[in-house]
Amino acid sequence: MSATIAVAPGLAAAGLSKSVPSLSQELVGEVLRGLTRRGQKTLPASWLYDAIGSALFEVITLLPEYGLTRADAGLLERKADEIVAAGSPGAIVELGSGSGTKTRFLLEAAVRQQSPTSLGYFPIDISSAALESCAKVLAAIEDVAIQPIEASYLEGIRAAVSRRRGRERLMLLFLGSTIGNLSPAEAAGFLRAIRRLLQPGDTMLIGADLVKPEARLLRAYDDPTGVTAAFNLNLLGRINRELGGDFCLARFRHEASWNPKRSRVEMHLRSLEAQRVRIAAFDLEIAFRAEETIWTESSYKFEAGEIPALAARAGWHTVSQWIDYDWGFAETLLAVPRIAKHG
Ligand code: AVJ
Repeated sequence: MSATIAVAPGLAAAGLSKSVPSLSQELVGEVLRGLTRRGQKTLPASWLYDAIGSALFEVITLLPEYGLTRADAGLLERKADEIVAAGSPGAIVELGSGSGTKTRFLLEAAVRQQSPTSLGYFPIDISSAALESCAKVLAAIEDVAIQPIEASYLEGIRAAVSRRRGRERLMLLFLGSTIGNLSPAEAAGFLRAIRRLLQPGDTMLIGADLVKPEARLLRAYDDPTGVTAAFNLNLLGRINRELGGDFCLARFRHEASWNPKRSRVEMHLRSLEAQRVRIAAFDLEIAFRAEETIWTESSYKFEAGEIPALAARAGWHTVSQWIDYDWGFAETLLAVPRIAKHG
């Protein structure tokens, strides 16, 4: 997420360096490296979110089997006043602009509690389409100055920090259990890097999906309607569309499994037969064995106490936590302490 990835060799030759903006060039480099790896093939989870994938994800959030987004939104709706009072932000910075539904509860609470000055809202996303739709949805809220930032998360936070007015506090939002896409080590590194960009008193609200019975998790990630399967298979469709691939989607099957040792749901695409796939942009043919998988996403699930523990390792102090026990979801409010104990 924060690491700079070298642009894959061969991309310039394929003419992609001109047509693809630099951030997605990083992503394209990850696609190439993931598919040509010896051993387990991978695709980056962030490749899931093109226009089709983002629309499919919105449908996933409506599925009865996928309670995550409803639990997150419900908690924010019920606790917005308490959360905002605990952080007293002058501006709100959101990592991943989302659909705006959840953010609205917090922005409205912040406006209610705000002194005469208007509230700043900085949604950060690498997708300009996502930023536009989020701005459109939230534009109706009065007294909020929306300033979209098209950038990676860390770059975006840096930009938001540079626009801080006086000594106002920032509240960062990292909702929807997006933190679950990172390994615990990556998450700790990410939280530490963020903390270093901020000032004492700044806060960060993290939404995290909690461990729940395996059957419930598997239904959430392999729903009977097949939306998650389509969401996963679209990774291959996107390679076909954007990189000149010739994947036959019917020759792959969506799979979700629970890895109890690592406490994560894993999504894979399993090759149903031995096959070779050409990707024109890479001038490359990729061989799949029958039953071989591409690992496409990890979705870590947490015990409620793990978020404060992870945050503490990254030098954050935990202010408060709000939990939905019906689905199993936690909102944790962190603050940058006056003196950080860990570098
Ligand atoms: C948006 C990363 C939180 O991991 O639950 C939904 C994405 N993947 N169904 C998640 C997702 C499969 C989602 N996050």
